[in-house]
Amino acid sequence: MNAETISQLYRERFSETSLILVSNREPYIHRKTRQGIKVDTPAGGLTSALDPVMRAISGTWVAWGSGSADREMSDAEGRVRVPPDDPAYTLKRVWLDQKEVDGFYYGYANQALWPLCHMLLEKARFRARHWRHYFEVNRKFADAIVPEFKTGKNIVWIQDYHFTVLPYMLRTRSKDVTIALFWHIPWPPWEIFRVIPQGIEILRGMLACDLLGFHLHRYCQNFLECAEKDLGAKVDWDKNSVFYEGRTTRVLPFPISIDYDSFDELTRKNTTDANLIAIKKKLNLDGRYVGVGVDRLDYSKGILERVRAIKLFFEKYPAYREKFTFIQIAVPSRTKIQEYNELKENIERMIGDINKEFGTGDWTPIMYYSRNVPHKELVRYYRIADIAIVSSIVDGMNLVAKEFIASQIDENGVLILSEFVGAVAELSQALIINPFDIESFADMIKRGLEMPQKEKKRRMQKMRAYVQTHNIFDWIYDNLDAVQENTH
Ligand code: ADQ
Repeated sequence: MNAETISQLYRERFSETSLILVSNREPYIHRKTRQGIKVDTPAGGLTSALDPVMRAISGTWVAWGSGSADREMSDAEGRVRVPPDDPAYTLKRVWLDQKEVDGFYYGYANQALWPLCHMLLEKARFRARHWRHYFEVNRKFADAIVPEFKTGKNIVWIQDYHFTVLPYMLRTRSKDVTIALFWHIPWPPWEIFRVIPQGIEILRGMLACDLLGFHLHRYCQNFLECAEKDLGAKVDWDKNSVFYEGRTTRVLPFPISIDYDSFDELTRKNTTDANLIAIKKKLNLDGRYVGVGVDRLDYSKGILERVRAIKLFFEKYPAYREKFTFIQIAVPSRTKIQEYNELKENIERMIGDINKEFGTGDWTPIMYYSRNVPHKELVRYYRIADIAIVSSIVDGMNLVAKEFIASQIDENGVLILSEFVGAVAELSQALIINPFDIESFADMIKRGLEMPQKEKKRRMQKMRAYVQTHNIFDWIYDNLDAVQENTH
């Protein structure tokens, strides 16, 4: 599937069905600048892949209006036609005040649900006021969505853990609408989930959906077990479905992916030999092996574990000192949360110590960039890398691993991949590590750097073929296909 084939297909299929897409982040953000109002499009793969689909079917996208000029550019109901330069669908913005954003987003979503689902209970904070805001914001979204229902069939497709109680709120207002929710992070085992005080409301909220999607079969099973144990719902384990309060919800795996073709093309355009020579020269990497790590700065990504393993690698294999440089690119994230700032400080301190201990006048062991790097620049780092390291301690899927693969147009890179990311199920040709076992992790870095050319190509070819044929458009198709089977 690609943007064009899926758009063509849906133009016809959705001619009598309206699709309302719901996400926390909006696909277009209007921002006030000194030069006037500018439009930002978030770099996220999902928003850019859904945009052509929404254009083709002329749907409605409901999201939090977070831009400083968003109100100015929207009508009284928060609606604006997008894309701004060629309007084809409606973006409906939901307005949140600072207190709501703090409670709903930074509070409940990212300090209760995020750590809970990543099984890091000691980081979870369950505050009653955060839950109140979360609940109220879900209600605001419901209020914004209901007026968008059209006569005929309506499908609401909700993204992620910000909206667990929204499906129930929509269902109480319309029995006929088809509701699906895709959960982008892991779903924990019942022994972990049972800790959350609002577990019943969350499960009941989500079971108002016709379809629930997770990345992996294992997450589906965890969810089904929670529904069975906490709600006493009737689970059909063979059919992956739950019967609760008179209705059936299907719970299915849909492993997310990337827009492979765009990434491949972006790489071909932006990583000419001249580009690569220039960047290696600028960073003083000529004649050295290069490793790369690219992450949103989050404790789930195992950046500290990675840095520890690199330190051990230099201790165990001193011949690689001055011959190997690791580039860590980490975009700051959720900086209003203390935990995230502490993590940033710890990472920077540890890297500083390593560079002091091993570095020379001519060589920095770990180069650290704390910023958002546009994809067209990111692919240059992916391409100069002999190895990429993805070492999450828990991760729903991990798209960086797939992006690295799509950018290896010469099939030369080696991917070192944590066994605790969802993507590992599909990418068995990577070198698999346990990020907590730093001895083996350090040895795997050596193995990656010393891998014979033939083996590198064989592994990379297989992974590229897989990601190419299991891309983001296949994911959208599989989701919407399953939703349509459920249309009322
Ligand atoms: P994330 O936790 O954000 O996503 P991931 O899947 O790795 O994690 O996606 C990160 C995205 O951010 C990638 O597209 C990457 O290129 C980009 N990115 C990272 N660092 C960057 C930087 N410094 N500059 C610019 N871009 C950067 C959540 C779940 C994942 C799941 C996705 C999709 O936690 O497990 O794979 O949703 O469902």
